[in-house]
Amino acid sequence: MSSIVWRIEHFNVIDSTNTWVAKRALEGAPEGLVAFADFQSAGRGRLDRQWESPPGASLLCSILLRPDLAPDQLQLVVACVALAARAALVRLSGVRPALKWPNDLIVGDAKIAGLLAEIVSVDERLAVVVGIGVNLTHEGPANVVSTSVRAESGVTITPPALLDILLDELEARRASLDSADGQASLRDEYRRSLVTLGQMVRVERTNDAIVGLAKSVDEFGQLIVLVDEDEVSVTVGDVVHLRAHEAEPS
Ligand code: BT5
Repeated sequence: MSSIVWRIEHFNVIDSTNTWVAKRALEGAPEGLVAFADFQSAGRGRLDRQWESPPGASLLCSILLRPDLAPDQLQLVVACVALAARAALVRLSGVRPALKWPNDLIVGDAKIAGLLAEIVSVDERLAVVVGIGVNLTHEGPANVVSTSVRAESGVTITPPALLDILLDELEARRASLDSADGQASLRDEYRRSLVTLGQMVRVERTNDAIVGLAKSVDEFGQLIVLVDEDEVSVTVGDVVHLRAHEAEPS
């Protein structure tokens, strides 16, 4: 496909950039619409959780993509944006976060960025809003193990500067979503960056939790966890990376 035309809208204050872009997507906005804000009054995580950031301290943005993919490939779209964000951070600050399944960028144990992907429609093509919050000069809430680019590197990046390079890196990967070869290479890059694989994990699901070895990610982006002898595939859930002593049966 030809290169994307980004159409960037900036807000001083907004409820949630994801909500705004989703509304425009329903009205038929083309791929490439981007919203970014200095402050969100109702920034959202998954499962109605909050994303909190003081004014000007983070990149808070949402991007509309309309890839030629089935809805069950949503995780690949998330991976595409997460990898672009990671590459942008490497370029601007030298900080090289790892990806944590399903949607975090972490440094060590600390969350530096989170992504929220929402399917808006599946009419002709999939319309997906991918939101990302990246802590630049301020880490997350005190009760969350979190960090910022400045804390990790001493480098102060402004939100527009990171957005610019993130979109550049996303453009470099976007066409991959539309071809089988491209999808395979994205999956490779994703698996290589995913620190979750090979670790003992506790996956907190809606009604229960499982503990096991994170073995692989399947073609739909589901995490395959080896629990005793059984392979359990996890679609949604929160993953805690366990240290050796935490992984032992109690
Ligand atoms: C996420 O959800 O990590 C997705 C966050 C997506 C935020 C972006 S900002 C732009 C766009 N517009 C939106 O409204 N949202 C997107 P989840 O995995 O559910 O993690 C949410 C949890 O992360 C919260 O419950 C807190 O524990 C923690 N958290 C909140 N703010 C944080 C921060 N600034 N840094 C690190 N962790 C944070």
